[in-house]
Order: sequence, then C-alpha cells, then structure tokens
Amino acid sequence: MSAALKAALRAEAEAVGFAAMGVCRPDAIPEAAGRLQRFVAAGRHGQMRWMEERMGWRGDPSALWPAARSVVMLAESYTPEHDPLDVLDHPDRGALSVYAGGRDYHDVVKKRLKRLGRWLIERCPGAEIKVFVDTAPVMEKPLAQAAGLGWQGKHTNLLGRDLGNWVFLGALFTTVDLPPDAPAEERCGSCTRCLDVCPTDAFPAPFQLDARRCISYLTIEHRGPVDEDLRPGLGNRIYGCDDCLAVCPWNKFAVTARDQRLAMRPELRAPRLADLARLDDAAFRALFAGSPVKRIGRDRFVRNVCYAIGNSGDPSLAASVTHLTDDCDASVADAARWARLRLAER
Ligand code: B12
Ligand code: SF4
Ligand code: SF4
Repeated sequence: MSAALKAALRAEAEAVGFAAMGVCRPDAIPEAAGRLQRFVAAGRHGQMRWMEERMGWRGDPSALWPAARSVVMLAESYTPEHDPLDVLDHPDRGALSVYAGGRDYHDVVKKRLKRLGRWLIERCPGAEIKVFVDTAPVMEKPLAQAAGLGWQGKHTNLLGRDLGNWVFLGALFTTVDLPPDAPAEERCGSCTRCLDVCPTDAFPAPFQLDARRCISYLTIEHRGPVDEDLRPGLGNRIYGCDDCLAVCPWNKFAVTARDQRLAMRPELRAPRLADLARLDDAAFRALFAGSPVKRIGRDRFVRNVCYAIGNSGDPSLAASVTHLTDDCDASVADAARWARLRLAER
C-alpha cells in the first residue's frame, strides 16, 4: 500500500480533468445489496429489467471482480452556468436536462478513466484495471460515498461540500492496493428542498426514489405510453429532469465544469416544441449526434414532445401535432391525440 502512489494518482486525476477522487475497498458498501434488493422487490425500477440481472455483482463489487483490491471513484463536474429551471417558465419550449445538452458523458468520462488507468499501469507493472461509467453492474453512488467523495442526499444523488451535485461518477477498479479514504458523512440535515420540489412526488421517503414516478425515468427509460395521471406532471420536460438537483443549497459551493464539451449547446437550452415535433428519424439523429439524447431514438423523444405540447396550455400549438396523430409509432400517435384533446379542453 502506497500513500505516495495514491497522492500522485490524485494529482494525475486532477490533471486529466476530474474534480475529485477517492478510494475505497471493494467490500466497502455492505448495506447496498439489501437496499438494492428492496428497491427491485418493490418494483421501483419499473421497466428497467436489467436491474434484476447480475444483482450479486451490482450489490458487491468484490463479487464482480474478485481480484480487485481497490475501487478508485472519480467525479466529473458539469455544473451549469445558467439556471436550468428558467426554461420551465416557457411552456412553448422544451426542457432538456443539463447533462444531455452537451457531449455524451459516457464517452468523455470513460476516455478520462482509461487515461488515468494507463498512468497507473505504467507505474505498477503487472497491475490490472477495469473502468466503469453508468452502464455496468456497479453501484456508483454508495461507492463514491464510501470513497469519501460526498454523500447520497435525500434526492439519492451524490453531492459533496465542494462539489455540489452536478457531477458524473466513474469507477476505476484495480488490483493495486491503495490506502482507502474515510467515508463521507451525510450533511442534508433538516433540508427537504429536493423532496418538496419534485413535480411527480417520486420520493416515497427521504433517500429513496420510486423510479416509476420520476420524470427522468418516464422520459428516458419508459417504453410505450406514460400513464395519463403522470403526464401533466411532466410539464415541458422532454428529456430527463433537473428539479431536485437544481434546488440543492450545496451547489453554492460547487466547482465549475472544466470540460466545455459537457456544457449545454445554446440551441438545446430552450428549443421550440413546434420545431421538435417535426423531427423525423434523420433530423433527430443529426440534431443529437454525440449527445446522450440519441440513445432514446426519435419515437420516444417525439412522444415526450407531444406530452409537453399537451401541457403547454397554448392552443396554437395543437396544429404542430396534427400530422403525428397517425404516426407509425403507436405511442407517438397516442401522445399526439392526447395533446390535441388536452389543448381543446382548454
Ligand atoms: C438506474 C439509474 C437511474 C434511474 C433510477 C435512479 C435512482 N435514484 O436509483 C433513473 C432513470 C430514475 C435515473 C435518473 C437520474 N440519474 Co441515474 N442512474 C442510474 C444508475 C444506472 C443505477 C442507480 C442505482 O443503482 N439505483 C438503484 C438504487 C437502489 O440505488 P440508489 O439510488 O443508490 O439507492 C440508494 C438509496 O435508496 C439508499 N437508501 C435507501 N434507504 C436509505 C436510508 C438511508 C437513511 C440512507 C442514508 C440511504 C438509503 O441506499 C441505496 C443504495 O445506496 C446509476 C449509475 C450506476 N451504475 O450507479 C445512474 C446515476 C445514479 N444517474 C445519474 C444521473 C446524473 C441521473 C439524473 C440526474 C439524470 C437527469 N438529470 O435526468 C437523474 C436523477 C434522478 C434522481 N433523483 O435520482 C448519475 C448520478 C451522479 C450523482 N451525482 O449521483 C449516475 C451515478 C450516473 C453516473 N455515472 O454519473 N437514474
Ligand atoms: S429528477 Fe425530477 S421527477 Fe425525478 S426525483 Fe428529481 S425532481 Fe422528481
Ligand atoms: S436539497 Fe437538501 S435534502 Fe436535498 S440533497 Fe440537497 S441538502 Fe440534501
């Protein structure tokens, strides 16, 4: 175990652009497996059936890769320069979540992790590494807390005293034995801002989320029509949701994003819903090339745009969904008909 190696690794992590680094042991999150099991048993993962697979690995990093000796957790800041909630006051515009307005963080963070991993291997011949961002069966938030980066707030995301909550997480597992950091303590105190602001009441209790009610899940992960009861709560949010993140008081101290590729493209800050309703497959792919939005495909995206138009309260927008009422995609057609009906009711 080398404290000097860890200090040099931390300096390198900062040099390649990460906002923070911490280390924990692979067995540092013994409570996570049970919490994950309860989350899945209660059905809170909705259609994300992949969460039911490889639960043993997800809940226990030492089962995922028994040779790993250390888990290095990294945070990449994407703190926005604008107030992401401003667009909610413009119902003829679509609100895209900040993380989706720039380059896909999966690519950006993974490249950085690989660079850091190569640095470590060069200094420790024979060492092995594996890097993970988001999609692997790894519980990144409890690991980041165990590695001292910050704590899981009542909104369930990781936040830190100097980091705020606008951070992506990445993990570097390694066979190198590095001294662990002390886990971070929870500092939400009596604050409940994130719980109170949630438009769809997605928190059954502090620190717990029912993904089935979360707009991020409904607009990104959920296939098929969204329950009619939940559609009004979406407002004009057409990809993800930032409300619970944006109100957190710890963001006052947040480090700013260093990688401008993650900054929101100006044309995606408040795009006109009427323009988005016209996107065909090719235009959708051209607009969202390199962005995480492309992952959901034109149909789910336009379905979300129709819900937002239905929620706009602006009857002049009804004409922009007329051509979609007989769309090849059944969810788009259903959403367009719903939007017209809702606007006509006004
Ligand atoms: C599935 C998933 C989702 C789902 C479910 C989210 C969720 N909270 O579980 C949906 C689609 C809704 C989602 C949404 C978002 N996501 Co997401 N998502 C994930 C993913 C792939 C897995 C998370 C997971 O394991 N959930 C299962 C539950 C059981 O885990 P958990 O939230 O950690 O649950 C803990 C609490 O419930 C807690 N707990 C339970 N009871 C109690 C009681 C007490 C007292 C305490 C202290 C704790 C506690 O213990 C559990 C285990 O630690 C991770 C990437 C990864 N591989 O980890 C990204 C990740 C969590 N997502 C991320 C982001 C950015 C988002 C969004 C902000 C995107 C957006 N703007 O729309 C939203 C935020 C919504 C929210 N309020 O959480 C980032 C979060 C970064 C951060 N700072 O934490 C991650 C880490 C991806 C990444 N690599 O950066 N996401
Ligand atoms: S992301 Fe939005 S819908 Fe989901 S929990 Fe946070 S405020 Fe609620
Ligand atoms: S808004 Fe308040 S309760 Fe929610 S995560 Fe931030 S400090 Fe914690």
